[in-house]
Amino acid sequence: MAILITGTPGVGKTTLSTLLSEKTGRPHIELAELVKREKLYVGYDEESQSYIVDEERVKKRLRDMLTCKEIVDTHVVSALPREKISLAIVLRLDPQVLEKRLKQRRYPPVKIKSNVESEILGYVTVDAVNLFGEERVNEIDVTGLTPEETLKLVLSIIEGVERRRPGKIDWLEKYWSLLQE
Ligand code: DAT
Repeated sequence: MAILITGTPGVGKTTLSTLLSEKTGRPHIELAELVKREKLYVGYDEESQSYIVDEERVKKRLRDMLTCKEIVDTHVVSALPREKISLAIVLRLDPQVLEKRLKQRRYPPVKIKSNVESEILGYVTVDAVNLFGEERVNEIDVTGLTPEETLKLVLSIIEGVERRRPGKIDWLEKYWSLLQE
């Protein structure tokens, strides 16, 4: 079954998934690209400058498309068919590091704010655990890791050598004040 690499936009999903695909030969599906290419959206939100994903159509498309060992790379967990994913790995990144990266990407301020808040509160982890259940989800803090170091850790999780239970990474105490700005 497929593996999900997820996390807030900017945490390093696509960088990792590309390396993981090269290393393992598993096909890499960058969901945002598929959505754009096949117009699997219901509209475009000008304020956040992003497509609004048509979750039902994406789910259907992935049901047909995922046949074996793909790596699915997305933060839109709710658009995934749960029965096709055997393992989900959530990448977490220090919210201040994330904010810098999103500024470098020239994301609109409103999008930076909502993504930083989402990372502080761990929304993607909650979504993943709700959809797949705790046993299928691993969560890792990639702050300060190089892409190669992250790859090594992820490979050991896939091989079953490492297990990183979700729910242990908490940015809230340190960054509570950022939510109040
Ligand atoms: P995502 O797919 O989660 O949106 P990305 O892979 O596109 O993230 O990476 C976002 C930016 O961060 C991009 O400029 C590359 C950089 N990056 C990715 N992994 C990194 C790492 N381990 N260390 C430093 N920078 C990293």
